[in-house]
Amino acid sequence: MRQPTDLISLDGQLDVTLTAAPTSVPWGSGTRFALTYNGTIPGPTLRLRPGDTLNLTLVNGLDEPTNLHTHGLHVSPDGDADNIFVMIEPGAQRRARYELPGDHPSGTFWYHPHHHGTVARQLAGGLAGVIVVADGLDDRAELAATTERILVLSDPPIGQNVSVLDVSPQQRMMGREGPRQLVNGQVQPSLAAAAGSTERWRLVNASASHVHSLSVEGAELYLLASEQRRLPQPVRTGSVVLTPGQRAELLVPLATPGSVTLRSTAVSRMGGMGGMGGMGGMGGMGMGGSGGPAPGTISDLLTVRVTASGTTPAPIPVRLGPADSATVPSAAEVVRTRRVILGAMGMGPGQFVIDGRRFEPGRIDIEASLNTTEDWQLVNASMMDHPFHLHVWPFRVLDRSDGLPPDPAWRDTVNVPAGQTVTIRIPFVDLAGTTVFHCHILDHEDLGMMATIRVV
Ligand SMILES: [Cu+2]
Repeated sequence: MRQPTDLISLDGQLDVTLTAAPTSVPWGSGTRFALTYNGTIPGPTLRLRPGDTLNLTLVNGLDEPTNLHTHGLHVSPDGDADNIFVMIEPGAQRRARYELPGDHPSGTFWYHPHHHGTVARQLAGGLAGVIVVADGLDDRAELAATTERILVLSDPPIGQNVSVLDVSPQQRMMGREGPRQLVNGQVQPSLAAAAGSTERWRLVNASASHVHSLSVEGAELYLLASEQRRLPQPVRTGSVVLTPGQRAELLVPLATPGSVTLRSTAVSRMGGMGGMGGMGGMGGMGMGGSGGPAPGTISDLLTVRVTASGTTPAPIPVRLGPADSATVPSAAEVVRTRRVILGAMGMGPGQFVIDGRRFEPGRIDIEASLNTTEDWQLVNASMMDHPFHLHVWPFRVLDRSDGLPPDPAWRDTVNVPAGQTVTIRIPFVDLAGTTVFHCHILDHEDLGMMATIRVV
């Protein structure tokens, strides 16, 4: 399994140049057409510490406009920072400056294009890379002793020229999917590791629309972190569902020699997130027209050949930090509760809306006050699931109408199943500015399922 190049901050600064360009990347014994940052899939991994400054120059070598979003980073959305309203023309470049607060959460974040109208196309083409923010806990012996790897999941269209990125209106409506589930651009790569070692995988679902239910055959699986901040302690689990945009950090202790497989089951996006393992619901309806596999299809993503060694596995850390439930604002601190309605009834044109309106960049849809907390009831009034993503300000899931328990993690992306309501609590702290929230089925975002928020 290939690993992307690491670009590591020094003395609080990381200066990088990313060039987005059409590229021939390795495929089997030949090559395929892709869009890349700096020539590779995924692009380089940007490694930062809380309090660091990232100076990033994006060069547009594409033949269409693009820009960049640092998904999940708690940084300013304005000016020359994480500003997704800017447009970089072909041949042009833009320098951005991202200042991470000194208490920025550790975690796995990522960067990708966010130019409204072509996000799904550019991401499916291959434009994505990982941002790691590591803090003092990552230096602790139990975590420092693990073998860390980046796993970017994607399902690009496979072909020899740019026309492979063209999709049908049906694929846009359903959310485009590709024929194969890849890790770091490779089909079922493998790696070797010694029994007694522990793998630490930073996973990013960088597909435009595909939803994974991930499990491990041949070893135990622990969830260490979701999108935002580590869990107070690693939690043993059978499977982890990742919608587009979501991340997970997994610990996999390799106890005995043999074979360990990371496996993905395709999840229905027609109300199919409920039930064990993320399946069930209306899975039988399939995702006809998306171009991807039918729900329930199993793909082996990665094989680990575990070799013999005399080492005993290091223990899984029992506690990584204080229980952070105390940091969730109480109901008494909530100044406002809003309903945000995703989509509308029916399958016709116009369903890709929020509160009945398509995205309009010049319009402010929601205004909130800095240093206040709001509850949002995310209502999915449509026939398809919509993973909701809010830029800049992480939130907690409080309540779900589908009966799944609210999860104990801070998130920036949460699935709102078809016909269901998910209630989240958002502290609008630290940073003012104007940005967006949207569906992370990126064709839906491109078709208008995005709205603006200004925090003043
Ligand atoms: Cu959607």
